[in-house]
Amino acid sequence: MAQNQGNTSSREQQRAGLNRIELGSKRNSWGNTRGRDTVQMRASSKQLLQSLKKFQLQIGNVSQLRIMLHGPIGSGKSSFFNSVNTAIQGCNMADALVDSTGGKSYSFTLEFHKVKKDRPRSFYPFVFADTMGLEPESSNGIHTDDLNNILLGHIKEGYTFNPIHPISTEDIDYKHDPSLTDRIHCLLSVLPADNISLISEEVIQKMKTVRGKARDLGIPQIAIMTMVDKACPLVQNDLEKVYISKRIKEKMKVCSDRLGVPMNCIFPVQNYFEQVTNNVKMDILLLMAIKNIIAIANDYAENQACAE
Ligand SMILES: Nc1nc2c(ncn2[C@@H]2O[C@H](COP(=O)(O)OP(=O)(O)O)[C@@H](O)[C@H]2O)c(=O)[nH]1
Ligand SMILES: [Mg+2]
Repeated sequence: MAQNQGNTSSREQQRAGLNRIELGSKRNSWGNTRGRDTVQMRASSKQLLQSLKKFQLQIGNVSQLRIMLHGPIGSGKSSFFNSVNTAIQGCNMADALVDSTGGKSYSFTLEFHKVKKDRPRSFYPFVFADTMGLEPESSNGIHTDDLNNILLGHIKEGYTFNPIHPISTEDIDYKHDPSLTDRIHCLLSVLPADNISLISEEVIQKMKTVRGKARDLGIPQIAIMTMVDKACPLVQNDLEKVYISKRIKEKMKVCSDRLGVPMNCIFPVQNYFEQVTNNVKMDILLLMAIKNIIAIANDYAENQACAE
């Protein structure tokens, strides 16, 4: 049964032009572009983009794959969404999602952000919930029970969270009987490469609680390691060094050890933060990450649809 589902799923992905890049082959994928000239890199980036454009979701009544970002304040969650948007649109899409002060925000409303396609009123079939950052003090940041409720699809879009009390089952925005459409199909844990070691154990524990819940529900998980430019001068100078930098490998190891995520499920990226024009190396890393995220989210939703 599981075997069958797996075959069906990979056939569907091939049909959709979304042949999955094996997570373990990230180095090779990048390696293919190493030493190539910019023209060839642009071709690789275009190819990644084409496969995303061709991807069509064909799972029952699921019209969008829902991806949830979680992680400490200032780890680059909003920037990651904006950067993926920039890589896909081919021009800078910095918008209100980034809090440039990096400061604390005290209210958070559940919203699923769409990515525009090239035609008017047309969107990619995936959306991102950019959750408020986790804080060490239990009275600040989004409550882990609420993160669990988002995973399960219990919270309606537009609900404003209370950092002290998680949503009550009596609330009008509490959905009692969520379907596969309402659920999260991939959990993204976002950690900053430059100060992973400084993140408090309390925040890491909160992240692990949510990851544990996702694991119990079978929801796939990926970690995004941002700020690789800040963590390694070599990489800051040339992003192509990201997979050969010892410093980055060390940071990925810390990320893997602290969060309990396998190394091959960690995607290092540099987000757009000051660049005005697109950078092909940044785009390739971002597009590779999103292509894999979509593939595993799609796989999960398909398997769930078969099982229900
Ligand atoms: N150098 C660098 N700065 C980044 C990167 N990603 C995000 N930033 C900056 O880090 C700050 C916090 O990012 P933000 O996306 O608001 O974090 P959030 O709180 O997790 O949503 C912002 O000033 C961003 O411009 C990155 O990859 N490299
Ligand atoms: Mg943010």
